[in-house]
Amino acid sequence: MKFVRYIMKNAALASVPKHIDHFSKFSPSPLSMKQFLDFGSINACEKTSFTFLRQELPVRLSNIMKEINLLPNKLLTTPSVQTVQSWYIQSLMEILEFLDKNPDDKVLGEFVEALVTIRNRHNDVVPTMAQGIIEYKEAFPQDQVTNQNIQYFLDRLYMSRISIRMLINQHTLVFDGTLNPVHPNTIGSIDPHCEVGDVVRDAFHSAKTLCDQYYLRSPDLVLQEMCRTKKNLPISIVYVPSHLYHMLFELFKNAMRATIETHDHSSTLPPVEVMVALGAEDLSIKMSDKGGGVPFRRIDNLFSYMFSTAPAPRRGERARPPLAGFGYGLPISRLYAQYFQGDLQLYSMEGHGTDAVIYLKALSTDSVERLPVYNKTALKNYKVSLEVDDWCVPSREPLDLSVHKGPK
Ligand code: P4A
Repeated sequence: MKFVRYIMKNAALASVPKHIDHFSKFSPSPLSMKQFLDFGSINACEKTSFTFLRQELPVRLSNIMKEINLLPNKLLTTPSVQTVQSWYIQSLMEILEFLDKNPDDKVLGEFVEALVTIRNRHNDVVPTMAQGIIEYKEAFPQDQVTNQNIQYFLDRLYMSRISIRMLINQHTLVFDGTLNPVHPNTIGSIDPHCEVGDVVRDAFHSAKTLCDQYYLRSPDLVLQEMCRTKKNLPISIVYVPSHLYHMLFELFKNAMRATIETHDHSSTLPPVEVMVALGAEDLSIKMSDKGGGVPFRRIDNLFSYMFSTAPAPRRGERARPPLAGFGYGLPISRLYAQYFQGDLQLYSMEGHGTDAVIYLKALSTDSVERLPVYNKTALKNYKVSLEVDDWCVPSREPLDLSVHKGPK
């Protein structure tokens, strides 16, 4: 019996590459906020959602699995990346089980259970990939895959993951048959009237609590809302409050840390100022601090996975401050903003402070998932190797115009 199961398992495993080839030929189908709301409305049909997901999840999984396979061998074969890859294979196989099943109540129940299992399996993809990069850096310190290639891949892997978790969350929240007791007006994880100011204040208070614990003080918040029409009404959009909270919490931690560290010897702290502005097209949130700013040259590093990947502190070593930055806070916050066609940008003035701006779409019709697709262009991006730059490297030598340099 055990032997038979072993063969069966291997037969399923052996057919995985064929399934990946098949499903990766389809482009993922980006959903709009409106479509997410329709799937979750009163007349929503669980069977329709089931039929969509049992095709769409394999398509999204297979598209990104193709890209995992394109990683340089030295990275792909690290134990951590192998683990992540095995999770994707296992999850793909579990969804494929539903392809030939009729959506009766029993099957629909099993599908929800399978989705929950899959979501939990992938909880630790981000720290595990970070460990893979550490393993890679340790084994091949001299021959590092360019920062650029890792950045390209992880942005796509994590964006794909955000989107897959969004699909799973919507289906499991909407069809588990209960109302959300805390947020009765949400549809799955979407709030059709997400009041931006409320989320700003929530995120501020959480960051403030951490900041007070660590530094024994914290800057105040000054919040202002600007709106062309609907004077006096709080600004709201159709959005996923947890995504917005994640971005704002991250930005508050950075702003607070910078403020406190540059006003070390001062008894007062300049407040962190947040401006929320609603236009016809954009909902923009600007967070300004007077924390001394970051040199322009270093801004890209704040978004770099390679740069932010440092080994965990050894036992006995002091752990990093719980507040701010380190880890993948900024790059992943930017992905959340970009996921529904927005962005997150930093404008810093060294010697003064930093403005962080979150751009979101004001209209739910413009809020459409932004998804990676595996195609020839993506393939080409993994083939770029170390080529010589076509811009001169500035010399550190004193300039000596009396010596004429020979040809290159
Ligand atoms: N000045 N400004 C920022 C930081 C400094 C800053 C900073 C020293 C650097 C690294 C970090 C956290 C803060 C800011 C707001 C931001 C980002 C950076 O959104 O004031 O963690 C790695």
